[in-house]
Order: sequence, then structure tokens, then C-alpha cells
Amino acid sequence: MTRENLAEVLEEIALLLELKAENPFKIRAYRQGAETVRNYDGDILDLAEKNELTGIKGIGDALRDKLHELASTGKLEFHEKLRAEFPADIFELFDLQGLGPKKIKALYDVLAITSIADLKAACEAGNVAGLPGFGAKTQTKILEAIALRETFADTFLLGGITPLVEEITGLLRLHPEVSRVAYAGSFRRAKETVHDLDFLVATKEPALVCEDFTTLPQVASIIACGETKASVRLKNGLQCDLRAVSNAQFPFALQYFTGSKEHNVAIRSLALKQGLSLNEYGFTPVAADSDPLPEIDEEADIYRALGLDFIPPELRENRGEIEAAADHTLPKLVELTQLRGTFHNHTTASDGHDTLEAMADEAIDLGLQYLGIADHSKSSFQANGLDETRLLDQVAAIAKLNASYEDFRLFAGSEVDILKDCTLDFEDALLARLDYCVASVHASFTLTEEEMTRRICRAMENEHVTMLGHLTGRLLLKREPYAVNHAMVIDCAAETRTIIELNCSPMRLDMDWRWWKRARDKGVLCSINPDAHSTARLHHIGLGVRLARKGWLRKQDVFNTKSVGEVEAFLKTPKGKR
Ligand code: DGT
Ligand code: CA
Ligand code: CA
Ligand code: ZN
Repeated sequence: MTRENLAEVLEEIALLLELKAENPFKIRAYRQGAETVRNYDGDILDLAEKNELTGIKGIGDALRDKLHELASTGKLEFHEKLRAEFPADIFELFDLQGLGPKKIKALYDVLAITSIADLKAACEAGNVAGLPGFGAKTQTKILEAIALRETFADTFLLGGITPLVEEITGLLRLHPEVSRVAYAGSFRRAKETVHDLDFLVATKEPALVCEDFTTLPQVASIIACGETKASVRLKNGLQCDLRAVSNAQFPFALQYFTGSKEHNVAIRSLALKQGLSLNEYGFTPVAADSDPLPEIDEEADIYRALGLDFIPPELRENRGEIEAAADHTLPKLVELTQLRGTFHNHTTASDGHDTLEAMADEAIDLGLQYLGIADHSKSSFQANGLDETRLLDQVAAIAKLNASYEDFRLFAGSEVDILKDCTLDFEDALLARLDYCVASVHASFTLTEEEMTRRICRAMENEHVTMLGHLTGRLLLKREPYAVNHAMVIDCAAETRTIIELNCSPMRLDMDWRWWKRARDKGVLCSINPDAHSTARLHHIGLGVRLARKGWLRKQDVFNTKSVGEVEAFLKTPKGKR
């Protein structure tokens, strides 16, 4: 049981009560209770367990008793009874983009829809368009959202599966018959989404290790289990392949199964030109009278044998990395330890779960020298965006906190909305009082590519816009990017000396890694921003670094590798003079 579990149960109760059209005050009490639980400055779990939650604003007697039951027993009878009144699948409806509780309730009440399958059938029969508050356009949108979900049914977010991969790698390492362990495939290459995981082990007992792999606690079912490979489906639906090879084969298998396929094809043809045939087991000479084979212990030895520098896995997409490795011009990629701070983070002032102080403390714990705050601006009312007065209050609170730190600094900023008419949500005079500003699009996604590009470029032309937030608005596996011309935005960023953010929320990873090399070559700086809505999500900067590496970025290309002094100087320099 965690604080987040408590909050989630309360939120689910609110949803269920909403579906039952219960008293709105009661519903609001649960929702506010969830917020209070998330934001409470103290060990709320411990207090709930000991039944000491008295006198906390937002937690009345009824809620206090329920939180106590939940924290001390791990479940809540009221919640379970409520859940039992609805089919379990109804919750999947909440996963669809654009469907809130009100709409779900209407679908349930009028058409008895309780699952995505029901909903799809009803939309296809045209029965949804006629419901009050829906219409033909909504019906089409729902069908699109369902289709998108189906396309991505077997795809997972890189950031979402990272802890799982680490767990499984750790367990394989503990196996007494295993000498070397690695993960390969798209996960190792830091692709933003992954279809299946590929694990490798070096062992003298391949069949035994394969069998033991199928009994890991994360496994839900066995797809195949043989002498040297096994495939399983994990409890979260992700497929995992294991290959068990000999110690001598291991570097070759690692190189092969890391891919990409396109990279492998190019490497293999390069090897052939040098008289070597390369596969997942080793080198073999093409001609009978050839030189002795190179000695290979590590993956790097394979590249070296072919006259190449070691190619970091993130770059292996056959996008110029092999040529660069041959010319010894591969970039020295940025590393997590080089990040000194980060920008674009939210607090409880808008839609974050943690306070300003808590976010700062976490950044200090992470070893960062500075943290940029950028809560939403007033037009993002659904995210409780700050108006001018609240923003200035926050600026003052930040100044006060800064006076209390010795080796740490908060930067006062705003994630200011770029409005539909290309203007910003705040006047220049106010923006001038901030340390920096992130400009983002949060509404009116359906403009044409030309209009959207102009809208974003106009914002970057503003002297006070330090950086551009999540360029395309995509939510991986959930919402397609809106139309925008990347090349023109990058050119505009270079001309106006505006930084572009690499938003490292696992669902965004936006701007996409495929565009960073181009931006870098035009002199555009990248800021690796977690867009953190809680202290835990500050840790996503590690994911951001992996994607920055995939985009060929070096230390000097990443704004937040600068020291606090360099950042202060940068932010004080007018954009035209940077
Ligand atoms: P995904 O779809 O996210 O699982 O992506 P990968 O890259 O992990 O693809 P996967 O699991 O099908 O295969 C792992 C690696 O094995 C792949 O990156 C390269 C290598 N590989 C698989 N099939 C072929 C092939 O037909 N030819 C070559 N050269 N390599 C292959
Ligand atoms: Ca794979
Ligand atoms: Ca695979
Ligand atoms: Zn945003």
C-alpha cells in the first residue's frame, strides 16, 4: 500500500459514484480526498494506519474511517461492493482518449455499454451519435480512439517497462548457471515504444536456464520453451524472449539481437566486403585461405574487427552511425551524470501532486544544482492554471525559498499556453518578471499544419520565450501528434535562439528523437525536461537522457548540463545576443 494507492481507490470511488449519479457533493468529497492524500505534507499512510487522521482539511469522518480500513487491511469493503455493481471491463472505457465519466455514464445508462467491445459495436451501428451531448463527430472520434488502442495493443512504453526490465535482468543475474546477462532489442536501443523484450544469457546449461526463466514471478504464461530459447508472456501482457548461448557466442548474439535489423544488414555487408561472414553465433571466413579470425570477447571487439569505433546501442538505426564509426566521428553522447538541473516542472499550484518545497527537496536529493518551476498558465483551467496574481505569489515564494538555500536554486518560470490566435497567455510585462518561460500548445490541436507551424513559430519569436514545450502534443499509444512542420520549427528555433524541450514524460518523449541531430547541427539547444507532476517523476530525466543519446546529442547540445552560473548568465542575455 502506498500513498498513491490510497488516492487511486478514492478516485475510483468517485468515478463509480459518478456512474451511479450519486450526490455530487459526496463525489467531490472523494475526489478532494484523493488530492489531499496526494499532497499531504507528512506520512499520511502511517497516520491512516494508526487512525490518526483527525483535523485534516479535506478529510471528514467518513473518509478518515475508510482510509484507516484501507491502510490497515489493504482493502475497503465499501469500494469492493461498489465495484461489484459494475462489470469489471467498464474501467477500460476510462482509458479511451476523450471519454470522461459523464459520457461513460450516458453510454452505460442509455445503451448499457460496459466495455470497449460494446462501445465499438454501438458506434459502428450508429447508435452513439444520437445520444444527447454526443453527435456524429464524437462517434467518429470514439471509433478512432478505439482503433488507435487496438493498433497499440501489443506495444509498450519504454519508460513504463524500465523497472520490469531491471527486475528481470537482476533475477537472471542471480542464476547460478549464468555467467553473463544482457537485455537487447529495441529496449536496449532506447526506442520510445517496444513490442517485445529480448534477453540474453551466457551459460553452459541453456535448457535449464530456459526452463527456470519460464518460472519467474513476472510470468503469466509460457509461449515456448526449448533447448536454447524460451518465450513467455508477462502479467502485464508484454512478450519476453530469452536466448541462452555460450560464452564465446555471447558478444555476437548481443550485437545481433540488439539490432536494429537495418543496422545489422549494413554491418553484415560491411563484414562481407572484408571477407568475413557475420551472424548471431560468430564470424566465419568467406575464403578458405583467409587470415586467422579476430579474437572477440566483447561486443566492442566485433566493431573493432571491422575497423569501426564502438557504436552505442541507441545509435544503431542505420542513420549514419556506421559511416561515422568508420571515420571516427561518432558523437560523445550526453550522460545522466552531466545533468546539473532541469526545467519545466509542476507543483500543487497547478496540477502537480507535490509542493514547491517537496519538488525542490527531491531535486536536491537527486544531486541537481537547480530546478525550474513552470506551472500552467490561466487558460489551462482544467489544469488549475495560475493567473497573474497567483503566478506573482509563486515568484515571491520562490525568491523566499532561494534565500534559504546554499547550493541550490529554483528558477521561476511558467508553462505559458500558446493560444489559438498565436498570442501567449500572459503579457510580455509579466513574462519579463520570470526567470524563464516554456511555451506550449494545450488546446486547438486541429489546425492545419501551416497554421500550427505559424502559431508555434510566432510564440518562439517572443523575446521572453526561453523554450518550446512538447512540440507535437503526442501521447504515445494514445494520441497522435498534431500536424506541425518540424523542419520549419527547428529553423525558427535556430533563428530566434529558442531552446527546444525534450519532454521526458514516458508518454511524450517529444520532440521525437529522429529530429534532434538536425536541430543540433543547426545549433539549437535541447533542454531535457521531465514535465514532472510529482517528485517521483523528476526521475524521468534518466529516460530523457536515453532519448537525447538516441538523437545524437552531446553534452554541449543540452542546456541543462550547464552550471547554475552559466544558466543564470544565459537567461539574462537577450535571445538575439546568445
Ligand atoms: P521490437 O519490435 O520492439 O521488438 O523491436 P526489436 O528491434 O527488438 O525486434 P525483434 O525483437 O523482432 O528482434 C530483435 C533484434 O533481432 C532486431 O533488432 C534485430 C535482430 N533481428 C531480428 N530479425 C532479424 C532479421 O530478419 N534480420 C536481421 N539482420 N536481424 C534480425
Ligand atoms: Ca524486441
Ligand atoms: Ca524478440
Ligand atoms: Zn504541457
